Amino acid sequence: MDDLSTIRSETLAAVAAATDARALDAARVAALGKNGRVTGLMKTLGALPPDERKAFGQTVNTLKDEIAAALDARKADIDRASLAARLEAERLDVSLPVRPERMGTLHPIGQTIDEICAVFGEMGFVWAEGPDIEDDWHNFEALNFPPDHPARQMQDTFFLPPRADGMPMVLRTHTSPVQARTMLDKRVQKMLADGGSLRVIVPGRTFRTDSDQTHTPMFHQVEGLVIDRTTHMGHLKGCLTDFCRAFFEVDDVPVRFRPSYFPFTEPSAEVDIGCSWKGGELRIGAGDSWLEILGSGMVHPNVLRHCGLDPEIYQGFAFGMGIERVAMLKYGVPDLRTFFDSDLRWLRHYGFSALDVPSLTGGLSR
Ligand code: 2NL
Repeated sequence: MDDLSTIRSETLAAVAAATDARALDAARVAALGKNGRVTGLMKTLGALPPDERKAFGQTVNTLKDEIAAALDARKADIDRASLAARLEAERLDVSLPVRPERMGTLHPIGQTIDEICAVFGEMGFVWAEGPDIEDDWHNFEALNFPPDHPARQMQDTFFLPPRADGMPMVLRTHTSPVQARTMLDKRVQKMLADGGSLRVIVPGRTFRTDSDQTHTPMFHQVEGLVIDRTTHMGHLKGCLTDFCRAFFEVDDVPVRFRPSYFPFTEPSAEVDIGCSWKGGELRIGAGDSWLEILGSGMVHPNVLRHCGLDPEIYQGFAFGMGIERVAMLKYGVPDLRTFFDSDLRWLRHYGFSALDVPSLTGGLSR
């Protein structure tokens, strides 16, 4: 049998030499395990004479405590070292600049729609949408288009196969059928009957069979509608004047209302803003020229009637504008057709940051 001091020095040496948890555990088992050397010493106690037994027992216990303490201390060292090694191996340099990923841009048409809806949103208008494929009734009949109106003729309208009930179907030629559907909505009629006001702004795709330098078969419109019992032409003028100044971000831009004709409004007016041309470049603001921006008017009694509203009770105004046209004027886009070319270089030049959401308080365009 080994003597106590040999067991002590060899065990402490094994503990000190252990560099990982497994080696340390082997040293523990070799000394303190069921068949360990210190455990073996304990087993010899019974064979000792009683007068030696107590002193030897105490010595072995002291050795046991000493080894246990050495094991604990070594374990703490090994844990600390392995944590330090992991921290070193998994080090992240958070000061490194991010990889230069190029961000996408918002298309100027979407940006312009968002800007227009932000201005009208601030005035209490709500956004509405509807289907691109419409029936003849919502696209024309409800809107007081006489059967022989030019916009109904083959050259302007994309006709689709008729519906099962025989109703002629079209790609909508304007967004007005969405306003018609809104007025026909029973919840809206209840709200109006209860004395409320309808203020709706309707952006969307529209389709006509035109295709040349200044017309594409698909284009975008925003139309608006206000209905209650008291809204009059003065409100139309104030609302659209405020819109032009806010949208073009020119406080003192002159606004002119010119008599016009639309089937769904009476009286009707086109809205122009002041501008000037210097060296072929357009400047919006007081000047010697005018630019047509909007069409507008008081909603025709026939339209109200068709949409389930009594024209003896309700009245209001409506307006519409072409998005491509106002986007070209505001952002200096020279060619209409480039909007639909999907040219990435063009999109990077004319596109907008997705992080700049248009608002009157935060700025419409940046
Ligand atoms: C333009 C002219 C306009 C409307 C659209 C409208 C809709 C309903 C009732 C009455 Cl449901 N009017 N829309 C009214 C006047 C003009 O648009 O130049 N658009 C590009």
